[in-house]
Amino acid sequence: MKLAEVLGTHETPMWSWCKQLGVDHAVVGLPPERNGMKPWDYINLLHMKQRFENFGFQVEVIEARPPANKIKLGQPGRDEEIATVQELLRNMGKLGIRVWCYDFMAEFNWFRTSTSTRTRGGAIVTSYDHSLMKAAPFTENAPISEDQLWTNLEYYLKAIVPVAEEAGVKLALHPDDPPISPIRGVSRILTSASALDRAVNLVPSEMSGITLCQGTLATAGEDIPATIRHFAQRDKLFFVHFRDVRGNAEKFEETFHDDGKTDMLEAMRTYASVGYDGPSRPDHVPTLTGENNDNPGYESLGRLFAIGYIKGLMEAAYR
Ligand SMILES: [Mn+2]
Repeated sequence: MKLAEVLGTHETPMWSWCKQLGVDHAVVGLPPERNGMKPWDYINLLHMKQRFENFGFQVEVIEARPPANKIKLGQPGRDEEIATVQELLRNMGKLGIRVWCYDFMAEFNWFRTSTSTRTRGGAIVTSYDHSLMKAAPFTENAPISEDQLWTNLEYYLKAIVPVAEEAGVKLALHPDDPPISPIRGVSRILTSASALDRAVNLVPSEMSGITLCQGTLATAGEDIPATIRHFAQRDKLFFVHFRDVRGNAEKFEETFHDDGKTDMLEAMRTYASVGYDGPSRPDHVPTLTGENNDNPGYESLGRLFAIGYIKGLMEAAYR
């Protein structure tokens, strides 16, 4: 397993802290538009990759998506959005960035009903309570059915899988978070391991696989070691989000990595036993005292704890 961390596209203190903690692999976003160069432009991506390499990082994954809501909704303009994704994949291939983490959540991305839930020692985590969303107004384009989303996902994959094959870039589909449907009239389809199976088999390819977000799949009630084995045995495991939760899809909260419902050592032993050697990152972490929680799940101190904890598990499982 390659321990990686998600880092800003330009140098931040976290870049140094990761190198100091022995993290040499980076998961990155898309660079901002600059001098008329779009975020998916070859030169813009090249400059970003060079920034990381000159700092000592190997760029493993791009985990950011160009606009794709029309693709998800099947609206006019989706082919233009698809062309942008195709350009990104081609440029990633030319630059040797081999994994693209993408999602198929329409209208809004991961979602919580609270970003101020107290956990161990007063640290702050995000949480979700589906009962609080029953009265929430529909989004602009809702209602959106599950059938529509499956049809639109297939259309999308038919257009991008051949490009990913040509470019040599792995498509790592992230499950929907929370894994429950619908929210605000918007259906969610990727809410279980079997749904991810169905998705990667819509357009069968060596390049079509998943991001195994442990937190989301644990929320969905999946057995994590069994899920790791299932996707690894089919060569569909391209990227790991290593985190944990307490609760279920109706009501859950995030936790410190050592404080959730999953046996994390057993999970790590399973990655080792299936020979997983791809990238993994801590994913969401609690906000600790002294941090301002501007970026719930992605403040700094909790990440430093997570990295140390994960390194310990890796040493125990992989040695
Ligand atoms: Mn995740």
